[in-house]
Amino acid sequence: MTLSDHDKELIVKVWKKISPKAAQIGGDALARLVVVFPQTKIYFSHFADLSPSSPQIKAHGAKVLGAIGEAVRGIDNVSVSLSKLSELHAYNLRVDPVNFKLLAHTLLVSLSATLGAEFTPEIHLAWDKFLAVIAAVLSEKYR
Ligand code: HEG
Repeated sequence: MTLSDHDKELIVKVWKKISPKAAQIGGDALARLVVVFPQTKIYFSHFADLSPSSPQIKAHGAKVLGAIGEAVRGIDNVSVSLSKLSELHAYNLRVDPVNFKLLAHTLLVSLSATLGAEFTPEIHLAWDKFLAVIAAVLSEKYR
């Protein structure tokens, strides 16, 4: 998956717009993940509460968006930007890579809910590609 210069421009532009709300968007995406795809709850079974209002879910979603911000800042080499996180997910957390697609889906829904009509098909495409790049990077050390 290769991001065009135009994709990168759209990703950076949207990130600038949403970054003040990043924690909230991440919390929403993670809440949706565990509700819509309950099989993902297994990774967060050490959280006391997995409901959409759970402080742990919100805090974890905020962390995920923090990492996405890192990826935006290092958009020309996402593999380097997320290298440590890739090791963590592969060697320590061992998250089945199918789950990255599920989270990408809920993140797109949360972005859409935040941006409304500004979430154009073109921006949707750029972010879908970007999240696929992030998923590939986070899974690249599995085997
Ligand atoms: Mg992962 C920890 C980012 C997908 C399950 N994830 C983390 C952390 C970050 C992060 C920044 C904290 C790392 C640290 O504490 O040093 N995660 C991240 C991104 C994405 C992703 C950017 C994909 C876009 N994670 C993901 C998915 C699952 C998952 C799909 C499982 C369904 N992550 C997971 C778990 C932890 C992290 C279980 C540890 C949580 C904890 O114990 O606090």
